[in-house]
Amino acid sequence: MLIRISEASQTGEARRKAVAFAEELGMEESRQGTVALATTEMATNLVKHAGKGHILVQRLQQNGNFGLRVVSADQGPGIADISKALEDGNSTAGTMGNGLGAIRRLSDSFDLYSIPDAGTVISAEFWQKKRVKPASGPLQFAVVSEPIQGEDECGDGWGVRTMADASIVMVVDGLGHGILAAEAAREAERILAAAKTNSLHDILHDTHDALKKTRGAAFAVAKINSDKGLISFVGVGNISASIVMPGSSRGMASYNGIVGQTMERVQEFTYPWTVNSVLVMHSDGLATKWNLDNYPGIWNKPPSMIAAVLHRDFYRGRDDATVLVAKAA
Ligand SMILES: [Mn+2]
Repeated sequence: MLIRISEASQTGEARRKAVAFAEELGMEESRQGTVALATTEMATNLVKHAGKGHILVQRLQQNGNFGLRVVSADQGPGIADISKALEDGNSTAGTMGNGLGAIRRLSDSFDLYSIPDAGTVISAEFWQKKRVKPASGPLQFAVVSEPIQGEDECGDGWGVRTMADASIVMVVDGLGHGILAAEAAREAERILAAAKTNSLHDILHDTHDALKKTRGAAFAVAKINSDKGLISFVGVGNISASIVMPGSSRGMASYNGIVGQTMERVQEFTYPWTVNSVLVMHSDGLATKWNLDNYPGIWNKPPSMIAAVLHRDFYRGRDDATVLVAKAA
């Protein structure tokens, strides 16, 4: 859920959406209050320090624990002195008198990425149970997937499946946007969730068959086997997929076609995968001209931060948009 913020009156909407998620998760009222405070501070900061930006509220799930992530993203002046800004009680703008330090203290997990003149992204997570155990497995994943402004249904979709020896990630973009695009996207998500195989060929063809009753979609699916150091990929239509690492980027080519409508014989490709590799897959709601080397320090950030930064800076603004990032944990 994305809430655009450009004036103080919109901070209430961000707070209400975040609290609604917390309530849905069954969080106690006091925890809901914590989420409310932190979200209000984040949204207020957008207006005060950057003039405008957006708040993302995302559901999280990990080892049977549920939570939510509130992200604020702006393209404002950035934070000149991050450690000073994080001192509790040091709010430059005053509002509640506690600022960033309070957001960090209120949340179970906090992260911040700020570049002078390029903007700030802040991420705060709130979990139902204090995390019992950290994420298992060799990989971390994160996604930003948001409908075009004015639509409730997202015509893009995504999926992550962790199987015995590999993880499978998928991005789908139903043709156009709105409810008919969403129908195709949900169907592709359903097929991946139900897949009994980790064969990309089988998943692609099952998706193709299932989407015949829909208007069709661009679709791409990748399988990462960290032990073997390999990533396999197959894509049809306009989903961008790249393996990036400091100083290098390798695009993985998709075939022309529309899954569910017209699909020629397609071939799966395999590439090397290292602990430094980062997989970025996105729909055409994002421009493709990004380069993570332009973001100092981003390589050390979790996938959720990378996805939020790419979405902030490369969203084209006239379509649904989805960006999925995977990297070594
Ligand atoms: Mn699209």
